[in-house]
Amino acid sequence: MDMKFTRAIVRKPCREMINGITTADLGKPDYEKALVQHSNYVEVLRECGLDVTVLEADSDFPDSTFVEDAALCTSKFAVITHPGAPSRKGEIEGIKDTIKNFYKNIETIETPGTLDAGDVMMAGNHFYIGISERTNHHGAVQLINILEKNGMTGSKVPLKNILHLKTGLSYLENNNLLISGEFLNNLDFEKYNRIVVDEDEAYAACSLWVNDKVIVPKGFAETKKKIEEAGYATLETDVSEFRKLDGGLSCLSLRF
Ligand code: CIR
Repeated sequence: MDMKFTRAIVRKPCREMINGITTADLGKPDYEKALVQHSNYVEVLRECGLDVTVLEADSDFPDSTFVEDAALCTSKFAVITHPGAPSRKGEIEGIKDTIKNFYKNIETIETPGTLDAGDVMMAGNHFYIGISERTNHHGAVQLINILEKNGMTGSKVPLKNILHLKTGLSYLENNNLLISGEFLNNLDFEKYNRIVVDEDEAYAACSLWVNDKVIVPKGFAETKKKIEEAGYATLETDVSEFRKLDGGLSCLSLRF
């Protein structure tokens, strides 16, 4: 099956991003720099052939630039999630308004379920769902039911230390999986061609496949080389200011 994305949705960071949730200990993001990095990120998505919808900044929600957590976009339907962090729950309203323009079939995750779509990794018709501090069993079961109703499947992956499933794993299509840290011994992922990310480059485990190119965060030469050796053209982009908020490359967009 040849996968292709045609669209992406992103949201500009707001000034209040400096008060976003973080565990990173890398200091506060520089807002002006973040704006430049964000617009470069949009350009890179466009270079990969995507038609990018850029939403205006939403100052009510410091973490709202991480649009990936508020919705899951599949080839057949979209799911509006129920983010696990209290300060992020309201982000879904704005995303819902946009998603309506692109999807007829829209599902939702409901209380007591919580789910951040950063915990959801698509691999063909199967979706891995991280059980994390943000995504609970109820949320995962609701998503599995939605997937099965639509001819797809899902399974749970308990997380140990990382924020979201895709903080440490990225599916690069063609059976290739970028994998790091706590997932290395996980039998769920044995069937893939594994591209192992070293501990000192762990941040690059969140890289992004878009239409046979792979976008890699700037500054992780070893991982970039390994991805190229697996046969991909790479594009590098600097997201240092988003890293300060525990955000990776994938969190900054929805692709479909
Ligand atoms: C948060 O803690 O929710 C944000 N500061 C970062 C979200 C990153 N999203 C993701 O990994 N999918």
